[in-house]
Amino acid sequence: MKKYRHSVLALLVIAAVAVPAGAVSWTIQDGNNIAIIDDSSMAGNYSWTVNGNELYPGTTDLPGQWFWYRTTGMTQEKSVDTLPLTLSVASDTDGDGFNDTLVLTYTQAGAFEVFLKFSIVGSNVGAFTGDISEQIRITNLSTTDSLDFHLFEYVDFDLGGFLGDRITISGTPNPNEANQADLMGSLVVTETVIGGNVNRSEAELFNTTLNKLTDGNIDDLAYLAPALPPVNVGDATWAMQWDRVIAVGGDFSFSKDKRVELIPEPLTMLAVFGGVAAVGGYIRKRRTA
Ligand SMILES: [Ca+2]
Ligand SMILES: [Ca+2]
Ligand SMILES: [Ca+2]
Repeated sequence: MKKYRHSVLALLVIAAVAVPAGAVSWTIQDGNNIAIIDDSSMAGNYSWTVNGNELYPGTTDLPGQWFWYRTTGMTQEKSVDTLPLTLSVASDTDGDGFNDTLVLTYTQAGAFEVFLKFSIVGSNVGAFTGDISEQIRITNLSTTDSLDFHLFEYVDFDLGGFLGDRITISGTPNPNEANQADLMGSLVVTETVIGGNVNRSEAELFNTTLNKLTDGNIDDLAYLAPALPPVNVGDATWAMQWDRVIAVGGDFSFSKDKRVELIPEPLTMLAVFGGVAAVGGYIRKRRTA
């Protein structure tokens, strides 16, 4: 029902301003990794399965990873999908028949453009590694004014275990790396930011950060670099914030890479696989109850 409403809305927008047609949900995949990205809701990249195991909430109602922004004149943060989608292209860069790369561009005409490129690299069936890299570029389209721009990344992995996961954000002076591990210590996700120092970050239990990004006022993330970066344990989420003033005709671009790995420990491996399936379901049910 929700998706149907979005589709109708998308068609109306396309008819009105003749932007390129865009599907609502895009699938990019490689090997045993499949990611789904909704280009028209804050769910964003709501699903990432590695060898059949869902790492994100996996529902169209909640983001796994997505972007929010705030700029001059706004009274609250908004997700980037609230901007007009002006380009959406998925491509198969290695010719194996499956799209592995997605480019989305959102444009506020005369003001700024948000360019997002997602690329996924998987592994063979039975292995448990995966990688999604992203390139992000914010361009100032104004011919007269600099652009005061705040970009937010929000991430909610649910790796498993009844006690949830442990998130550590690290890096000095800027917190450019996030690490999330299930409490058995075997399933680990690491995100590294390259070329765009993070200004603020936070690791909070669901849904403290999501509320900040979706409520009707202005918020910044809790920890300002170089303060001690945050750690949290439980059904945790993490977020990063970039604050930039972009000159007329200029842009701000950076990349980041997320890698998930199962650290093999023969005695606990079966338990981890079981835990991911069973407890992932438990967390999702609890949230939608
Ligand atoms: Ca491919
Ligand atoms: Ca979580
Ligand atoms: Ca807010």
